[in-house]
Amino acid sequence: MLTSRSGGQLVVDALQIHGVDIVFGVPGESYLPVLDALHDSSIRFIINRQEGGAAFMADAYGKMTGKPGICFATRGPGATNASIGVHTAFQDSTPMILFVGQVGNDFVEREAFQEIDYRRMFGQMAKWVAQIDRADRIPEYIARAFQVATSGRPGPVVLALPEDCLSAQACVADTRAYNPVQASPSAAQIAELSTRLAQAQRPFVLIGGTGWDQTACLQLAAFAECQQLPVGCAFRFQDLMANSHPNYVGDVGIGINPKLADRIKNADLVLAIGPRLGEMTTSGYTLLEAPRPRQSLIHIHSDALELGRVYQADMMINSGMREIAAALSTLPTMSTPNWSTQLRQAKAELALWQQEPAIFKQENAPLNLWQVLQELQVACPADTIITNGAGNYATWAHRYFLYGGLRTQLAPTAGAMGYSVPAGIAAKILDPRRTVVTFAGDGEFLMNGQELATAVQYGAAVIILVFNNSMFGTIRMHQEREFPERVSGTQLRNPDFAALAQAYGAHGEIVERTEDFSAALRRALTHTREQNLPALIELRYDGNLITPGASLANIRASAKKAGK
Ligand SMILES: Cc1ncc(C[n+]2csc(CCOP(=O)(O)OP(=O)(O)O)c2C)c(N)n1
Ligand SMILES: [Mg+2]
Repeated sequence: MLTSRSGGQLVVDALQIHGVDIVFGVPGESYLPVLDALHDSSIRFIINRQEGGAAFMADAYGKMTGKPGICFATRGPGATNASIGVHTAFQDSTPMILFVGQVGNDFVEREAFQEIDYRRMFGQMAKWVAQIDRADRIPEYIARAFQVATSGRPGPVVLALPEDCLSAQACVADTRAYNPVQASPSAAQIAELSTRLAQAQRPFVLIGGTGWDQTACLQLAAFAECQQLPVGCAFRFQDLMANSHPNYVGDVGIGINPKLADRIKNADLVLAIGPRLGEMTTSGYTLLEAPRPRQSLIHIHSDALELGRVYQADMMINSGMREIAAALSTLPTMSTPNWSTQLRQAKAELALWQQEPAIFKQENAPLNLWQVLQELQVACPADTIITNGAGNYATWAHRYFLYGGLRTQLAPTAGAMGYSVPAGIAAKILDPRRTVVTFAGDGEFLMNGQELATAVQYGAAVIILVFNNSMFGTIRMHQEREFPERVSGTQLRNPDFAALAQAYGAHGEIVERTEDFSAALRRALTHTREQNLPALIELRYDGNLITPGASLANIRASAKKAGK
């Protein structure tokens, strides 16, 4: 006999059936029956301070686990705040479900208090947007939301919950737990791929996207090893292969090693496994020219609609990552001595690219950020998670840090500022045993720095490095390139970040000289381990040190020379 349950209870029961252990959100009076049902459930509700932080935490959860990250937000203002995380999850192909409150059906379409039509609002940035108008259909909608968020190319789903539906009672059966669906490559496709690969003189493997698990990553690495193939990781999917692996040759993103870019341009076969081949990964569609690349291209993606969208590849294979990795790992060895020589060269080019840049000596800089990265690498365990948002400071991690393998990087391919801090906190809440280091710019940190309160509340002992150059550096860099010496809208007057951290109850200190970093990092590591509280180190440095390769002064001078 089915018992009667409220809409709120049905929502929470469905979440439990689908294996949800943590949800993130900011409460609203629009979904009180859900909050009430959470009261008696085993689900942890992490209370955030801004829905942008909550949605980013849900995205980070999705990236860490491969399961949908769950976020709750109230009507209009809550939903608009959370939308940055939905857009990020969409571009990053992260499984996520955002539940939003909605005005009751008795008031709908009157532009009632905080009313928005979510189907129109989220239409372009979610895989599916729906409103559940009947309590007895809650289990069905939620099961479909999990299915959609995780099948094919993962992504975000938005479900609106009208107030009257949450307070209504219904007698309805629960669904079964969701079961994600992925395509598999056919035997004929694997045979053709194999033939094409065997004929290649200069093959290159580019991996990216989501849907990977530990086994798939190990199988991919075994395939690369067996065939002696160079492997590059697409923009911000740099953790799909341990960066110390002999076949890893670099990140294919913003600020790519020019030698690596040349290698990809000159390859005769690019085997792209999982990436969308987006603007950042292809250096603005130049590494591979759109729509017909000069190289032969085999594009493998979990979404059939992504294949042929930009690139008319020579072979397009619709497959999940587990499925393709398993198939590739069984191929016989076809490596030639030529391939292994190329791999050794690519690896040597990466090593050169990662050496200390000359800029710190040239500029006589008191704080050497390359040295900071070396100290970090030595002090942190191999499974350390590095998070970042948008900004030039992220280059230091992408170029110089050796990511330890799957799920050691949380970073938005969508380039959203404000991601770093919530992502770091979510990672630490999920896996408190692991060291988590957040890279944040001075601009970027303040977009979601309020989540430090969340970190302190839940004992999320993340280490935050604030790269303080007193500017929106990325924009200033572009500005000097296009409009030299006309600084506009990019300077920042900042708070004392260390004091700010202390005000939240975190450890905070400022480092301005290379020789002080090591001890500061040790204090931060000890503090986080012993106190279970976050620590922040503000790295104060001269804004002229804008990239490892060029100072702002250099960029300005070249722009002026070019007649800008
Ligand atoms: C939410 C959001 N707003 C604006 C931008 C545009 N943007 C990209 S990088 C950047 C500056 C980042 O400054 P900071 O965090 O200080 O890092 P820096 O570049 O100085 O190292 C801005 C404004 C963005 N990517 N995301
Ligand atoms: Mg800055």
